[in-house]
Amino acid sequence: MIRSLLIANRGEIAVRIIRACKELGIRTIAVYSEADRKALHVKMADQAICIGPPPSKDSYLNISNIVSAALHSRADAIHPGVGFLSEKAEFARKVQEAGLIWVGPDPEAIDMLGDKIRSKENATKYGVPCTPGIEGAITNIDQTVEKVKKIGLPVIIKASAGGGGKGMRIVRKIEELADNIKIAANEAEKSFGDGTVFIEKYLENAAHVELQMMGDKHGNVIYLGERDCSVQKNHQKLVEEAPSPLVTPEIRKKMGEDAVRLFKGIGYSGAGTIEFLFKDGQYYFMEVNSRIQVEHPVTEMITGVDLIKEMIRVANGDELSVKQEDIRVDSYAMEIRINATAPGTVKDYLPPSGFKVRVDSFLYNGYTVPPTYDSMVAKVIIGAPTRAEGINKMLAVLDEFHLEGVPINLELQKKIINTQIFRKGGFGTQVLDSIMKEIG
Ligand code: MV4
Repeated sequence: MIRSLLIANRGEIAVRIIRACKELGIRTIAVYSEADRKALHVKMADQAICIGPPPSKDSYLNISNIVSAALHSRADAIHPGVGFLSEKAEFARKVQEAGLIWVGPDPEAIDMLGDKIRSKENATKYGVPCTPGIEGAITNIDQTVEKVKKIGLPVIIKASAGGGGKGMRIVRKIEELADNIKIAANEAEKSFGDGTVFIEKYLENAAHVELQMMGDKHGNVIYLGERDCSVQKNHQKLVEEAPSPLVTPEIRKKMGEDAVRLFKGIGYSGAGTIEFLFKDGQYYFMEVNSRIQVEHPVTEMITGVDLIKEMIRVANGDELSVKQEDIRVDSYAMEIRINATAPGTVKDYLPPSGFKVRVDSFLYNGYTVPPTYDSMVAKVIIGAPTRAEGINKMLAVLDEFHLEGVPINLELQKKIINTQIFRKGGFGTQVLDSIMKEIG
């Protein structure tokens, strides 16, 4: 039984997890770095433990300090949140070896998906359509050049250990392939300590569509509809919406059933996201994120399922509280990420509220946003019957968002969703270039 839980994270996701625990009657233990002494998650938790100096590598990425804090505080379980250690099989393993409950998939399942080459092999094994390319890692450059000549350009070189665009190169000319493979491999080695790279056919301006998955420890797996995250800048998502304007009920069902086969096949429990590229009515497997994601509230808004509570329940050994037939995608939801463009001290903070309006944040008046971590300071989520109504609602809601002292990207976000291009929908990940042209 989980009666106490340590949250190995900070910011709005730590606050979100603490709220879920309070509803479930679970005692909460926060951890924080020296830069986060005054953070909201520290104030909200029943207990808080400092785990090191400001740099993440010394605090929020310090596995032994976090496990020690959990044992010291007599926590039963650890929720890793997003980012930081949330997808590290090594962390999951150390948590379990310490006799604690890991709120997430077993380390074996994380291992099957963490490495992109391995995850594509698994996707193929369970019949999920993958982005076409060259199978396996690049071992011989000359052979690879010959293979690329056969599959055709453009191609994209990716790091198997990668994420967030690091170690990724798009190649449009065959004479530039060999050098780019070396550059990508070096970048991957430097960033991830693993220089393994592979090649896919580059799908120009495809949409980024991802499906929310949830499994329990009894072999049940469901899909909770997709999110479209095509509005991105430097691999940072800015706007997320559900459902995707490109996905029909028929495609959703097929994509969902494909994903369920994969997740059941590898014995996945907890929350996970399967990412697809979507182009010309076809979806192509890209990767799996074996954790909850920042944009999970969009799915919560349309399905009514509390994903964080569900994660804790299934970690506890309970069966999923919802069945596939309970999941309906018959409304619309959108999330806007509010990012600080510089650090500062919060003044006159008045977030919006109202019917189907949600703000997930860690801001409060007098709080100083530290320069050390992610720039995202709030997420604004709305629900509406249709996409058109949702866009108008979000514009009205963002007009209500008031904050002094910390500069944010609010005005730009309003302009983005008010463009004709955004309103039309059905775009790919290069849409921001066109949007910026329309904005001028
Ligand atoms: C792709 C792609 C097109 N074709 N793979 C971006 C992050 C990582 N998850 C994989 N990504 C992509 N993979 C194939 N085969 C397009 C992206 C992509 C992207 C690529 C370059 C610059 C910006 C991008 C934004 C979103 C997605």
